[in-house]
Amino acid sequence: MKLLIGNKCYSSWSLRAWLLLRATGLAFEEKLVLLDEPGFKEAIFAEAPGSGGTVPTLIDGGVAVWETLAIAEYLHETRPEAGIWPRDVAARAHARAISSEMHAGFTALRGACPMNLGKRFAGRDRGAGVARDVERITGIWRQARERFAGSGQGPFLYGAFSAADAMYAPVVTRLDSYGIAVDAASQDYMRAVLGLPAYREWLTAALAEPWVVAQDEVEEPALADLRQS
Ligand SMILES: N[C@@H](CCC(=O)N[C@@H](CS)C(=O)NCC(=O)O)C(=O)O
Repeated sequence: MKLLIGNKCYSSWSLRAWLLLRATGLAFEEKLVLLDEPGFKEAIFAEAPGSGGTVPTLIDGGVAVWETLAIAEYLHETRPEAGIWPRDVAARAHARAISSEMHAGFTALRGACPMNLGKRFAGRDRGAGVARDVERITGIWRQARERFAGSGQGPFLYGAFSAADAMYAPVVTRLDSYGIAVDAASQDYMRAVLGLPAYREWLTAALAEPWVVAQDEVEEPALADLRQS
C-alpha cells in the first residue's frame, strides 16, 4: 500500500490515516505531497485519477481511497486481522459514531486551533465555541473509556488502539499545543496518544521538516518553537 500524505507538521487528516496504518502494524510506503505548493493536486491525480485530490489518499494496487473514514473502512474490510475498529459490535458502533462526529464537527476548535506540531501556544480563553467543543470531546472520551475500555485492556478509547483514536489524535495534539485545560481522565488519555511510538515517529519527522506553510505566518506568537533550526 502507498499512502499520500501532506506535511507532517500541519496535515491533521494525513496524521489520522498514517497513524492508523502504523499503529496497527500494516505495511505501507508513504509519499509526501507538499501542501500549499503548485502541483499539489496534479501529484495526487497522477497517482489517483478521479479522486478528491486531497491527502490522505491510500493506493492499494488498482484501488485508490480518499477520505479518511473511507480509508479506515477499506482497511477494516481488506485487513480484518489488523483491529481497525473495536471487535465488540456495540463498541464498534460507538467508535464509528464518534469518529463520524469528529469528521463532521468540532469546527470551532479546528478553526481556532489549527494543527501545528512545531509550536506550543500560551493557554488562554479561546471562546465559547471552542469551550463547547472541548466539553463534548472530553465527554465522548470519558463515555468511551467508561463504557467500553474495561480495566486493564489498554489506555485508548476502547482499550486497544483503534481508528477512533486515530481520528482523535489531532484533537489531542491541538489540546496539548494550545494549552487547553481538560479533566484528569482526558489528560491520561492524551498522554497515551502522545506517548504512542507511532505518534512519536510522526512527530520526530514533523519537527525535522523545513517547510513553513502560510498559515504559520499569520499565527499568533508561540510560546515555543519546537522545530529544529
Ligand atoms: N475530508 C477529507 C479531508 C482531507 C483534507 O482536507 N486534507 C487536506 C490536508 S490536511 C488537503 O488535502 N488540503 C488540500 C486541498 O484541499 O486542496 C478526509 O477525511 O480525508
